[in-house]
Amino acid sequence: MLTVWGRETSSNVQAVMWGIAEMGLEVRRIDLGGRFGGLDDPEFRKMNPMGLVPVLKDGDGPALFESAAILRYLADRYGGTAFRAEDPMARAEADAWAEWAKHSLVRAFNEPVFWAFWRVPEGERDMDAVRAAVRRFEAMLQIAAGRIAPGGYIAGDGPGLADLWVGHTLYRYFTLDLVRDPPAGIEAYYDRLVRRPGYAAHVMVDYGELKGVWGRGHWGG
Ligand SMILES: N[C@@H](CCC(=O)N[C@@H](CS)C(=O)NCC(=O)O)C(=O)O
Repeated sequence: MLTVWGRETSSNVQAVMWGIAEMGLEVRRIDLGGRFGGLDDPEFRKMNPMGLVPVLKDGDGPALFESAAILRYLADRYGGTAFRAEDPMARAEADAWAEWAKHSLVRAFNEPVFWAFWRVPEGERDMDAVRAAVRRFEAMLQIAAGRIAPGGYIAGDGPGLADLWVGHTLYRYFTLDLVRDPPAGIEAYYDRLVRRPGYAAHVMVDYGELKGVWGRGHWGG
């Protein structure tokens, strides 16, 4: 049985929970972080010295932190060839897109768009900077769109690791009150995602509690 520690409004928790759902695994999630606190509890720090969510335990195994490492472990152990190609080169290719999605594309959205818009009180927002960041994010989305086959996903016929990172960001991108110009194919891709039960359950989560709340110690991510 899998256990995940982390509040449902954490974007990194969402990616992990959605991945778990796509792999058809059972999980219990324990609320932690944000308004639930608990990140500085010594017992939690033993599991993640960084004091951040998510943390995963698989049965009696060691506690794992860092969402990308968690997802890679789950993909290796439970994801089958849909999540982890057998061929090392095909696996590395998929990893390259997943790394880029988490560390470049998601980063281009989280702080400069989501935080700068949603987490800054309305009168204090630098909207020129937010608009410029949306355009930069969309330029990156265009690169991702080039990988998505009609009716499919970045990973192929079904979602893979890169889709978890790109996809979980799109819910906030498409629901924030911002002017958007999504690249061709991205809206149709998002429509496919919202029809997936795991995406609806774990990513399409009301983020109202994050409004006007900024940074770590102010609930990063
Ligand atoms: N690189 C880490 C980042 C983890 C992280 O920043 N977690 C945020 C939530 S997304 C957090 O714990 N914020 C403090 C809080 O929720 O109180 C990962 O990918 O797991």
